[in-house]
Amino acid sequence: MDEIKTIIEPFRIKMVEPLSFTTREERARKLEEARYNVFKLKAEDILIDLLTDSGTSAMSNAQWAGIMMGDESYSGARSFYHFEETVKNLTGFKHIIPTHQGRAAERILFSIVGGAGKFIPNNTHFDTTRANIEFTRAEAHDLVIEEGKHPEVVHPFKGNMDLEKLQDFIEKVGADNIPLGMITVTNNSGGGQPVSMQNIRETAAIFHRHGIPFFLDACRFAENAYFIKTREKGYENKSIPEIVHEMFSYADGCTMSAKKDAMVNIGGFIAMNDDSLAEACRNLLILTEGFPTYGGLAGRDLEAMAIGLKEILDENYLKYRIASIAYLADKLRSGGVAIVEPPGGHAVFVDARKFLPHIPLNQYPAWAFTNALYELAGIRSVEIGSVMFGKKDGSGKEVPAPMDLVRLTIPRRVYTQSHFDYMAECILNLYKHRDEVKGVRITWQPPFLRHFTAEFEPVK
Ligand code: PM9
Repeated sequence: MDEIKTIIEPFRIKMVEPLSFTTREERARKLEEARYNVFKLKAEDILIDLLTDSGTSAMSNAQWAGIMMGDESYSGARSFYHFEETVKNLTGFKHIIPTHQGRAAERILFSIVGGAGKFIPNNTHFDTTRANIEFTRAEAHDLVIEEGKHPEVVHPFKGNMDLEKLQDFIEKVGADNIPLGMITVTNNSGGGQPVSMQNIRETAAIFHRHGIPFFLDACRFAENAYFIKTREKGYENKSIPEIVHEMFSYADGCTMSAKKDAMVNIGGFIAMNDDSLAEACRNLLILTEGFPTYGGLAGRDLEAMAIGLKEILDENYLKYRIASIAYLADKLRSGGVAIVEPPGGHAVFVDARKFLPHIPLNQYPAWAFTNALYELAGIRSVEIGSVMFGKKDGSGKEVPAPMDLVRLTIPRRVYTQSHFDYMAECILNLYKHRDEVKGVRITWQPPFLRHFTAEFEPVK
């Protein structure tokens, strides 16, 4: 018998949600009404939504059954103990504190350990992590390896921390001013790139040598574990739970948005070993999120999280997940589209500067791409570029972001192979007609986080 090479979706479908089809003319009108900002489109006008993998997963039959079994008692609910036991088994941490999503975990943690004069290093902070650190007037620092900053450079673990830079950073600012250090797995802002086990171990050792607690931003811990299994020597015969346990064993705690690798629509948690930090977190949780056995969630959400955190460890699922991202990446690459290489765990990132070289950076090529792709195909993608990260220099002139990328973010267990074929065909079609795509100009913008609400018009 020949070896069967086709990797299939490791589920069958027993409930469907119809997609809504629109014409190109309708989409052009809706885009104009949304002021050329795809965040402002109505979701019902989108055919395939690649805005985010956060909270957009399809839950399993077991998770939906868990929803019905949720215990909604105010305190001490059975669903909390199921959730707590699951996270303890997964991570080995002593204290498990539910929150309504990732940024709530971040806000609680950094309200306690942050503050003016403090520094928090990470491979790359996600925007909400950075914002919650900076809100306390502490400083967030990114110390990812150089390879992680260049889209075209191929490296198996582009999310790795630069250990030399980390060592220098600690010496420069002083260990006493670093209340904790982090690593984000996978490194979302750097393209969903994984971190190796060796790098996690060595980063932890550096922090611990200086008496600094080490936390993981664990949103996509299972996707990271699969990359370790398939790319790091010595892990090929280990099971995913074994790899996950080892990853967490080097850390003193974690924050997690369960909207990613717990495959739920809402939820998160903070976990840690330190008793007094846990007590401080619980006190703040009660003030703003809820009682420590529900943390701003319903009992049913805790139940769904507990089940999702077990399902994500299935190697067949992870194999399909990573293969489906690579499948889209291969099709785009072979059609000549420049992407962040190698593709990461949850998204394909298109290099819009290479895709639309005729659009000047001050006319936002990645933003123009998201509009053009929606108008052509009804696909919503997200700009990770100069609208999101552009800054003003001293004279008030706008400085473009280091890269103009478009993230094609794949929700978990939602789209099938023909949807992927459609995505690739449409993007390659857009590539063929790229000369027709026009840049955009901002007509209105708010003072902060402008990408969510800014208004645009095409440059004539
Ligand atoms: N990430 C994403 O789309 C959702 C928010 S922005 C549209 O990638 C990391 C690594 C994340 C993350 C969210 C959060 C915050 C923390 N760390 O969204 O608050 O990728 O649950 O999590 C988004 P919450």
